[in-house]
Amino acid sequence: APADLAWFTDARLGMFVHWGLYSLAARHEWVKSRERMSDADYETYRAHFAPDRFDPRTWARTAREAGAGYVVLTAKHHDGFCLWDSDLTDYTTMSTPFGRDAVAEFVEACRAEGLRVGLYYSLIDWHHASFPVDGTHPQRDDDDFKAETADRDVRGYQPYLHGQVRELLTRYGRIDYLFFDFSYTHRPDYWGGKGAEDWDAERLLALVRELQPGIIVNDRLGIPGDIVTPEQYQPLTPMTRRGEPVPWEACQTLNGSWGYDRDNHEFKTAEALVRLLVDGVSKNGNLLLNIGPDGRGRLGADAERTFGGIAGWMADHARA
Ligand code: FUL
Repeated sequence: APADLAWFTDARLGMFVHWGLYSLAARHEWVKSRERMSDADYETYRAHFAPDRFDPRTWARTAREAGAGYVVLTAKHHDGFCLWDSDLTDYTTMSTPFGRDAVAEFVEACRAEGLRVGLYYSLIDWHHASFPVDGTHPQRDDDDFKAETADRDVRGYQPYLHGQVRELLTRYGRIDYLFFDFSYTHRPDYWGGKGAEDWDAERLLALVRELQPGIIVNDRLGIPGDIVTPEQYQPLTPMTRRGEPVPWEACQTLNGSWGYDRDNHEFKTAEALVRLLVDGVSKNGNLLLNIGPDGRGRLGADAERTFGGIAGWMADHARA
């Protein structure tokens, strides 16, 4: 079935949620890679993952009040940590003090607020034992580690990748949107970069469409998807693909970081974000606006203020 884009185009605004172990580190979602952490170094965040203020209903309500029509949660980010009870690994929320399936609770919260449900799934996986070390990997500068892992073959990762996507698309009812992240065969700064072949992307996309007819899939598998996803920039004109108009969605941060970044208070103003949204809509595009809840699951005062400002503008300008 073709992707159901009507609701997406109608919604125009979505909320992105970057939340995981890196939220405890509180300094960017790439912290494991940026700081060259080993699995052992990073383990402390898993051991302390106890988000006592986790309340996805608050996230969803905040999204709805700001006029968003959908929310997209990082079920797994590049660090490989899973927010759901996967059968394919123990590296999940179930093996933390928290011990709950956060994806299940998130999906339920979105539905309760009348929002469409999106999941983000990282193709990159810095924890999986078959994921070949490349220029994104936290241990790329560790010669011993590289020698030990030299025989890794990405084909050992594919069944895991496909199996996890199957779990996400069969356990939680209707999933409206899937954001894969990302392919990088042409990024010299990420030598050993991966793309469509590494993900077995054609088969993966067919599986997704079979399991969830009508689902919208983004464009980061290394093969075309249903929409294109400019990141942290605003296109100057309506976007096209092979000369034809293509649905697009710009994803934007509130403060430059996707994951919770404790000491960064450089938040865009609500007014600037409303302008981004209006500008995008005038060019036939969507805006996926990110929040990075903290290690306890809280939105934080800055994000609340920003989304609250957008909600105020929406309330002033909406027609019943
Ligand atoms: C990027 C990722 O590497 C970032 O961490 C973030 O998730 C962004 C939306 O996509 O490619």
